[in-house]
Amino acid sequence: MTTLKGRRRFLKTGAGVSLLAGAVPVARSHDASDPMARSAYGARSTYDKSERVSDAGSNCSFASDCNTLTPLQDLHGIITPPPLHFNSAHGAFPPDINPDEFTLYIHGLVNRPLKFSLAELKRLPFISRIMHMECEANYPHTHQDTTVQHTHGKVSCSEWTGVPLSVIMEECGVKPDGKWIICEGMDRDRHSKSIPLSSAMDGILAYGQNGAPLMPHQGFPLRIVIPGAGGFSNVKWLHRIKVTDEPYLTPSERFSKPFSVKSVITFPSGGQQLQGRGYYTISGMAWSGHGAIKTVDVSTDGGNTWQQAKLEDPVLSKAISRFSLKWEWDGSETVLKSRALDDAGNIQPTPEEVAARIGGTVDEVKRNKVRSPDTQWNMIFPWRVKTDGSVHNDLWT
Ligand SMILES: Nc1nc2c(c(=O)[nH]1)N[C@H]1C(S)=C(S)[C@@H](COP(=O)(O)O)O[C@H]1N2
Ligand SMILES: [Mo]
Repeated sequence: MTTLKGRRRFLKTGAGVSLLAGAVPVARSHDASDPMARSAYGARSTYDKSERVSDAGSNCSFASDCNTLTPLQDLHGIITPPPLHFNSAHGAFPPDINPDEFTLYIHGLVNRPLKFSLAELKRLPFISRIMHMECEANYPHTHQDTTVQHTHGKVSCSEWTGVPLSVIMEECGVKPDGKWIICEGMDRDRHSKSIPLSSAMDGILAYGQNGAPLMPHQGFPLRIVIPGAGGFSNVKWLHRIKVTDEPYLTPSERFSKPFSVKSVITFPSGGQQLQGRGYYTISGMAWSGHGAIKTVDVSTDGGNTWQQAKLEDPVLSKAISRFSLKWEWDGSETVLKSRALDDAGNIQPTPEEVAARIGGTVDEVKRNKVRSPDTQWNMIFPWRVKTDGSVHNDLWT
């Protein structure tokens, strides 16, 4: 037990003194004219500057409605904060939908065509599932793709909450020849996607995103989310599901290839600056459209040797998993790479392996000019650390 004398002595030195020596200023005043003080909805620290940027491929500013990218370099854990969720809307602004006037229609090859208001949907059984979503165009496009936000920022991971599609399909009674669903959004181009019913059955008609209503850019008030499916299938502002016997060739239709296993190191990553040699914890994300991540190997010497990274809980099927590896940087120039394996046995290939398998030059496969017919771009990705501690996209060097 500390004596009073002992405590006095402690207070005179070290941490005790600074605790007594006046309070740290509060983040903001309680002045009612201060927007943060009045905000009933939380605001972030003024020092937190993380934001989406427009994708290099789309020639527009964020003010007009272009595709935007998630700042993966700023994220912790596996969940994407809704305001930082990448978005893809093919040039259209989110429609302004009043949830009280919203109706979802289910029709086509069903015994009972149905319609639901949002309030009616919320009376039905619901599930929540943490899953990743990845755009088919999530790969580095040019040399200007310097950061991990540019090279891999069309992926996210959220807890989506809503009604299982299977509940709705059971409710309407699918006829024996009903094999596909056509999902249609309320945006300018009526984005539509044909999805085989068999692969849509673990889909969710989601109204919740990480505990809150969907963000307008993510499809408020309703979208379909299908675990492991290509981003294109997750139709936003969903207002119509038609059950059919075959797919429709709508103007926006695109048939996508299965998503394979993928990973990327987010720290250290392009554009970041290491503060000299010494200890660092390498951190990154891995995900697969086919199942759960089994292992991630990391190389700190350009791929000559590999070490197994630590997978942080939770490791979920068809969701982002976080990995880490302890690293002592000796200050010399090197290249960092990660290579993920999923529980279906898929492993990330090198560009050389892809070129050997599908043809084309190594440069053409890196640029996705020659594409794999059976998977998405998912190659092992390199970051070069220079002696000054700067980090660079090393795909094309
Ligand atoms: N209605 C509608 N849904 C859509 C799209 C769209 O343009 N309109 N884009 C699709 C594509 S290509 C992707 S990658 C995902 C992206 O979802 P997000 O914008 O919430 O990130 O939504 C899909 N759903
Ligand atoms: Mo996309």
